[in-house]
Amino acid sequence: MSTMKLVVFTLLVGAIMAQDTVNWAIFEGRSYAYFSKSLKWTDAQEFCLTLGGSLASIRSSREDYFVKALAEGHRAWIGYSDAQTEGAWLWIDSDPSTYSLWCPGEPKNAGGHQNCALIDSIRLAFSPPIEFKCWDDQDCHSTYGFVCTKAL
Ligand SMILES: [Ca+2]
Repeated sequence: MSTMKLVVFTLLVGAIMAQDTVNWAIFEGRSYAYFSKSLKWTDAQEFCLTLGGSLASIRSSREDYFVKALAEGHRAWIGYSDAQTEGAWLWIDSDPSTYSLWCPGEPKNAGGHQNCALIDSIRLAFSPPIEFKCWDDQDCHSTYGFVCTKAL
């Protein structure tokens, strides 16, 4: 990271820290926090690292439900990416979990540049419609809120 980028990033982190007191929520031995500030995926990961954590890995349907509730239905980056090898999705914290809950038709790598995952929700066409919370791959340079996790 260049010095200028580092300065900008440090200011950005400072601004976020000033706005949001981090309220970590604890679930099954880890701490989690949702941040509504929109960042690119790599900047979100850098931010989580400054807090001693990482973008969240999600390893079970229980944890998935918990993280989605924490994000209050907002789209939010999680620590899942296939930027290194297309189609080989890996957790940024190296968690070996193979759990996933992609939205129907996802990940579809639209435009050839969707390498980062976020939690999302779609409306299933039932009567009445049902909101289905699932994952989507998006362009890593798009900006969204995000969920960090760290060890207790
Ligand atoms: Ca997608």
